[in-house]
Amino acid sequence: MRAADDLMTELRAVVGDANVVTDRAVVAGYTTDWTGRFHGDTPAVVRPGTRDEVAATLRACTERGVAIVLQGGNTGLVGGSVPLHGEIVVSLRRLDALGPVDARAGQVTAQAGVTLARLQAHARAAGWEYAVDLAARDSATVGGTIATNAGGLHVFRHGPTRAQVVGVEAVLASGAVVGTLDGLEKDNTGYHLAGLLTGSEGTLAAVTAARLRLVPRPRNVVVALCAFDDVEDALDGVAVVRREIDTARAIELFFQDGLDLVCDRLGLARPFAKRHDAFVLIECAGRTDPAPALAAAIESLAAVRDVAVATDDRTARRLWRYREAHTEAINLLGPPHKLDVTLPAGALGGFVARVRQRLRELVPSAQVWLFGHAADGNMHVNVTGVAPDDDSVTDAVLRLVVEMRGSISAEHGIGTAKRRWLHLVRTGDEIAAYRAIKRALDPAGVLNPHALLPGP
Ligand code: 2HG
Ligand code: ZN
Repeated sequence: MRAADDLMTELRAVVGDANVVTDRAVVAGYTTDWTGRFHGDTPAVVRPGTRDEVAATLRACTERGVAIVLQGGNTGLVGGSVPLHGEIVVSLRRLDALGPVDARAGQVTAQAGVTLARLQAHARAAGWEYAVDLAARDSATVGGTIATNAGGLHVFRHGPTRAQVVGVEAVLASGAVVGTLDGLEKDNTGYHLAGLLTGSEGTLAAVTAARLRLVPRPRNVVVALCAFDDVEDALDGVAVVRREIDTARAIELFFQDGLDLVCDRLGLARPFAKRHDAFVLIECAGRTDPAPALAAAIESLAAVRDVAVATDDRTARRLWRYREAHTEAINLLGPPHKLDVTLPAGALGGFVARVRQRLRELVPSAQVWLFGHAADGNMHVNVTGVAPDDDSVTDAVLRLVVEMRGSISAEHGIGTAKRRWLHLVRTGDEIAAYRAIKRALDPAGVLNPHALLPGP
């Protein structure tokens, strides 16, 4: 008890009384994840406002062997940013400085707590664009998206978050500050810490700021929603779009049942009078108008049954809502089980049929919702109507994915939700190497100790 009191006293001295939050009502916003599936508890939420305060916070916790969960916007979907084992929450949201866009380099420096939406707007105002985009953009933070190597809507065109990170500034568990924000595009000098820390899910260090690559801002954006009779036709269409249209930057897939749910729950008008099985949403963005090439490609697809095209922002946002609102609409049914998986391109259609069948056999009463990033082979399998702590659904889906030579995490990470299954896709030697890296950077094991790596 004394040790805990000492720690609180020291943390208050570091970040100020107002930033060691223990008020239960406020703390509640940090202890449950966005889906409502993962609930934890914490003695305190610590909110450092500078890199040096982060360093002093981590040092104080390490010296006492007190576990920490780092948190950004708390929009993660794998239970990796909530204190499920009573950890102290260190929220990095107050680190929200955003530097000017470096026009010569096409880069910007952002602190960990800057939201994705703010970063995007900032880049756009300077004639650039930040390539990572995802539905949780208004709350998700730079630090959180780096910790999870977030993917999102533009991965097949621009790569995941790791491809945007030129450098990081990070604080190790000891309080040591490592990394660089110099922004050298070519710097071949040893282990690439920025690459290692991106996707490390708060287990190796606290990323406090990042130097991020920007891409040219496209002036013309066109969105089309195409309907198909089945998933195989839809995936053939996806392949044609990828091959024929160099401005394509998002190619998303969803199904009639998900569209019905979104429209019914959120009161949206249906896009088409007729019902179809599969839908592909395509967004093209370029300096010149991508509409003619997109129209020609769609015209060449005999299997397209219905099309809606948007060339203005309002209509584009309406079409996007059918896809992006899946997460929100599904959550209205109760906390879902979320499996975020990738399949080899050729296996994606088969997976859609097999996962539905396997889950029907396993839990006939469950509802299965499929949607995702078609061009990346990334399917989001959401299952509702199953108790939050029933792992049989996760087990069945992840084993099927591995059978079909896919990955158990495409873009959300492992968190606490999937660490028991890491061995399905990583060998014992690989997991031992992960543990050795963890021990080297965080010898006291205080940084997010229950995420990513399987228990002993
Ligand atoms: C998306 O693609 C996000 O919309 C969330 O990755 C996926 O809710 C999900 O399962
Ligand atoms: Zn996604």
